[in-house]
Amino acid sequence: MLTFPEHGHGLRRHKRDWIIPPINCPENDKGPFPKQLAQIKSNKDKETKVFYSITGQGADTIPTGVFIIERETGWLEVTKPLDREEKDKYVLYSHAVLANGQPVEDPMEIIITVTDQNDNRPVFTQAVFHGSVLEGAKPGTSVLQVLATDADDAVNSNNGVVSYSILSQVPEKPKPGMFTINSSSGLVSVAEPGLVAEAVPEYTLEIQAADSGGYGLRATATARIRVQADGMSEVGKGTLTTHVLNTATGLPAAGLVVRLAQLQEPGPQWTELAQSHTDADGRCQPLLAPEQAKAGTYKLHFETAEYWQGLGDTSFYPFVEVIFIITDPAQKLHVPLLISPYSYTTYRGS
Ligand SMILES: [Ca+2]
Ligand SMILES: [Ca+2]
Repeated sequence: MLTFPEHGHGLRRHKRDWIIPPINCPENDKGPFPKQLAQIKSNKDKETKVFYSITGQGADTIPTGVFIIERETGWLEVTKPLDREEKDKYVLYSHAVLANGQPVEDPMEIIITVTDQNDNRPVFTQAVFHGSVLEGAKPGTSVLQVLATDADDAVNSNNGVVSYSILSQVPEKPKPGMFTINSSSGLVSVAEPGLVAEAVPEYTLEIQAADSGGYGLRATATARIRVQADGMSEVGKGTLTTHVLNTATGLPAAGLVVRLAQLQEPGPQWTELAQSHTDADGRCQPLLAPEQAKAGTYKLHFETAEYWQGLGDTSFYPFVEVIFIITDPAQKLHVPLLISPYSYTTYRGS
């Protein structure tokens, strides 16, 4: 029951002097309607017949007719289910008048607060979030941030408070849990060392947003994270490459030592620039970085005897040297070598 405040000693008291508690009305009420919320009462009804009416939002102004008051009993009623996400508060004024329309009280402010139900699930702002990270990034490095919104009340309830988590990581290499997410901010960051672009160029994470502290309504989104090769791998796009093929077996020659030298002008003097060895595919890392290449005469020295000895064979050639000229340093150059114990071939590849 809400009673119109008494006026003390004939003095008019301003309505702000009175604290009228708000009336709470849950959203999505199933009725039946009209449903009683509170009874408004004027103590003047002891002396005379009093009639009640309401004005304000939800009564006689838009949205009209949401609230009504029983003219004689003062019962304030709601006529239909409310939607907090549409309107969360109504401010009404109740009036008490005599049969002739003359007011017997000052209008009394009534606030109706619509209380929340968890009737909205989180919604990600994007279906797919994209981010990138440099390979070798340290744990704690930020990668991307996801965002989900929830229309429900996040102030007076946790119905609208979203918590984030990572549900899965594809691929699970070098292990699961390479990334972590801040449950409240949605910031994804590196959790474990071991990001290598060549091994895993892209990760796909399934990310969940759940309200009510992570246990309520859920939604999922995808995060794609590109792992960028760092500066060292840029050198991988070098200008001079080679590979060695064993023509006796038709297989790549692995573990063969390769040395690159450049002829110094003037005079026949070789300066060694790089040393490497072939991998399982018979290839080795580029021997000249793009910025390293200059026009000139170069020599590739292949330690073939060592290679054949490793296979239990002997070679007619203790080593093989291929001498060639680079005229355009910007152009990619591939110098393969085909070997058998008794022959070798080279050609200009690209
Ligand atoms: Ca919600
Ligand atoms: Ca709600």
